[in-house]
Amino acid sequence: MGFDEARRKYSALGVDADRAIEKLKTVPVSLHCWQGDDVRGFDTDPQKPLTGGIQTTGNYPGRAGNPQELMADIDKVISLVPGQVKLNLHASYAIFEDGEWADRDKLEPRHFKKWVDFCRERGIGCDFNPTFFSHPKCDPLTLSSPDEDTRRFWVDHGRACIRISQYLAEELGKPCVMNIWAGDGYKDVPADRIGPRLRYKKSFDEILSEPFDKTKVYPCAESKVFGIGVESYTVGSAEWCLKYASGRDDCICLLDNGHYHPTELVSDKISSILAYDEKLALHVTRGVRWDSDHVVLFDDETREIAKEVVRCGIDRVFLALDYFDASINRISAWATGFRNFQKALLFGLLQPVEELKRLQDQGNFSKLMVMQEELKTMPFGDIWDEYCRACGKSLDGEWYPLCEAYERDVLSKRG
Ligand code: RNT
Ligand code: ZN
Repeated sequence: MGFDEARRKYSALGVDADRAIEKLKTVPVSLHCWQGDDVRGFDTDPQKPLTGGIQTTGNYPGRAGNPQELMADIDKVISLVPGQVKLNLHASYAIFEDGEWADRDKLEPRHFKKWVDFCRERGIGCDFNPTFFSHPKCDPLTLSSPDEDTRRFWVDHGRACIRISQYLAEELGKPCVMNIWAGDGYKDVPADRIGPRLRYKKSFDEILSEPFDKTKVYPCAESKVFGIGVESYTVGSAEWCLKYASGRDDCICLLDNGHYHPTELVSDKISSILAYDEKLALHVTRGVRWDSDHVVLFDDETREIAKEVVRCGIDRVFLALDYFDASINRISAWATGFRNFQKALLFGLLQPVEELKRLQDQGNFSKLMVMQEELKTMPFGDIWDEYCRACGKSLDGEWYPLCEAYERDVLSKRG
């Protein structure tokens, strides 16, 4: 059909496809560095298992084993996806030089200088995450530990990460979203539920007492319902994070759509939070039965999340991806999820929002259903192709061969 015809069809519905394309080009989506190396990082023994209730499954060859490889892989992904990429780093990806090593409570901005150079050369911003897992000081609790030395160590890590986030924001001239997630919890029925939650609160307060510029660093609290090995109780539950973030002007609620009961939908939570708070942060992932962190697809819930973000105000939501699949080509996994979320956002931007709202307010639910259904078979693919072209990136059908070539020429040669 082609773009012109598709644009005409959308225009007949009152939707400006050119405007949707222009808008999406400016919306940053954070690309998580941890898809490239199965969440191992560089600061601890890479042979040690991932802890904190998260797990990667699969052993597809080609995993990035050092900063150079990870950077090369991120570059490859950036070359394969349209849109405004931002990098999302974990503290465990600190880059040490000349035999130096620093524990997590002693991390400094300079340990991320190489990443700053990487982002600056590519003109992209950088988000950050303290790493409260895969470390000998997880007892297994961290910020909620009853052991004061352990708790203090992790608070100091959080404070170091605030300083690093401030550095990233200043150096790159773009805000840094600093997300706090800790897998603290218990496998079996606890005897004291409030104790860890009060200590968690105290620890968050202490981390956020580290001075930072509120227009540059945006701390978030990410909740979770359960993790592997911590099935019965999670300290940072949905209610805990919601209450904590809403009680402060310097903390944002972060919703990860893998972190709820299977029938709960994050698409239905976004508006509740934005009815109260100015900002919200998302981890877009795909849970299959549980928080399995499968690659994001162009599926109903991803589209519904994107539609909701657009309707509530796309500039009010910090968007990030969070999935890790070690069973398929990791570059392909990364790019598929990023492209799919771009598709979902474009799909959201192409909805005749005002008209649909009017039908709802008029109680015309028959027409509302008909329109919402017919929108699904609009010539969306032609607008998507045009968006990829406008970003100077490969169309569907063109990028995967490049991924295969990279696997052949680079990934398959890794030890
Ligand atoms: C874990 C959380 C968390 C992590 C990353 C690595 O369940 O979703 O966001 O996936 O921080
Ligand atoms: Zn997450």
